[in-house]
Amino acid sequence: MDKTLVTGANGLVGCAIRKLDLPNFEYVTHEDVDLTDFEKTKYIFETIKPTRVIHLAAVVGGIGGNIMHSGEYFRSNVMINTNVLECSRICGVKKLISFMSTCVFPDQCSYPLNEKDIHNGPPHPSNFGYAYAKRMLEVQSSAYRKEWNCNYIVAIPTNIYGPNDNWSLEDGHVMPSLIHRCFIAKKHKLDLTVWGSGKPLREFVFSVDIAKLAVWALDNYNEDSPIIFSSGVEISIKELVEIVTAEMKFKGKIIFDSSKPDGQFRKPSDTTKFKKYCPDFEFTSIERGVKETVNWFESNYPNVRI
Ligand code: GFB
Repeated sequence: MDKTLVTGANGLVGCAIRKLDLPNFEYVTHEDVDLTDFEKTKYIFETIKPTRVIHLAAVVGGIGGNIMHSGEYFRSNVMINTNVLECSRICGVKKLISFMSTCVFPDQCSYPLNEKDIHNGPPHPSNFGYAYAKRMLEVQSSAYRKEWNCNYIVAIPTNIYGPNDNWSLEDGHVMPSLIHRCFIAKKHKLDLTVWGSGKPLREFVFSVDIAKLAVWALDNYNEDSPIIFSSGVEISIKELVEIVTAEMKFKGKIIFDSSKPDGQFRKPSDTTKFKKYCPDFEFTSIERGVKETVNWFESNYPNVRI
């Protein structure tokens, strides 16, 4: 029977995979092992002896974190990915899935973003370090497939959100930062300040959906080329603010702070390949996902990751 190792198991998707309660899955977190260290990574692989790997571990952040820490995000992610893929290879892992993000796509690109376009130009400047590090996952997986016949596949999810996120106000992604900001504004009867103009568009996807799709891909997807996981539904940041404030019953004033970055205006993804493979997959609606995420945050605050 296969043994599946999940890296980054305390993160957003890692926690969602744990909840699926699948047999013969083992989980490692950054507290168990420093994956930037090759020898420590190798030790974990030699001890656990996985036959399959879901590689989720990464140093990530929202637009603020990416702008502030582009060097750190590049360095750590290149080291983590290089070590995990190399240790998988030398320890005989049969199948590995890793994750990029739609921010890997070129800033100047025809829409919708298609899997074949990831290397056709530089990424948006706000994601420079992280996006190039993530692109190398696809390069390494493909090179390993060519030389050593490794069945390593790569998925490209859109903006993931859900319970167990990082709720940092400065470094987090928009969904957790916004929920946290709204919570504070409501509690202290303050205005709610939202970064940017509210006009950029994003495709949000619930972590539980990505957890299910990670397992599906591990079982069923074997192409060298990546696969985008997306509902194809775009909403503006302003619409997201309306959904979050309605769910949190925030009645105060909302201010859009244009001194903060908007980032890429939109990154709509091509769902053709995904729909060919999974025509019947039902994504969680944004209203339902936000409800579950807000409930989780309010029940766990202040013991949340920041
Ligand atoms: O989640 P976020 O940082 O991801 O969203 P990106 C940024 C958008 O949300 C911008 C607006 O248009 C921001 O102006 N926004 C509004 C906020 N309020 C906030 C807030 O409180 N925090 C944040 N962070 N944004 C990330 C990449 O880009 O996408 C990562 O930087 C990763 O590398 C991730 O790929 C999926 O979609 O802009």
